[in-house]
Amino acid sequence: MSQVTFNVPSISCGHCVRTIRAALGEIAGVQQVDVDIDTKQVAVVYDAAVVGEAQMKDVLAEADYPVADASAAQPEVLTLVEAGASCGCCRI
Ligand SMILES: [Cu+2]
Repeated sequence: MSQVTFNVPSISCGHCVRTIRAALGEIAGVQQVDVDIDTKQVAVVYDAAVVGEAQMKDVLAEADYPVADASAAQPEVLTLVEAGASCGCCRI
């Protein structure tokens, strides 16, 4: 089993957690999904023979939770927070 952690700055409420869990949980090969609202990180345990990181990133992007590049994440997160931006389910 392999494990990967994604930075997803747009996580902002329990609804986001459920959406992400459901989206990733539908992928074959994904064993476990842990979403941390405080750190805005998604930890996935998966079978690398069945699914890859690129596919999980695609699914997150389609669900409106794009994965941030670790090196570029900080300035972008600050800007989003300052602008009052939020996730799709909180934007209603
Ligand atoms: Cu939300």
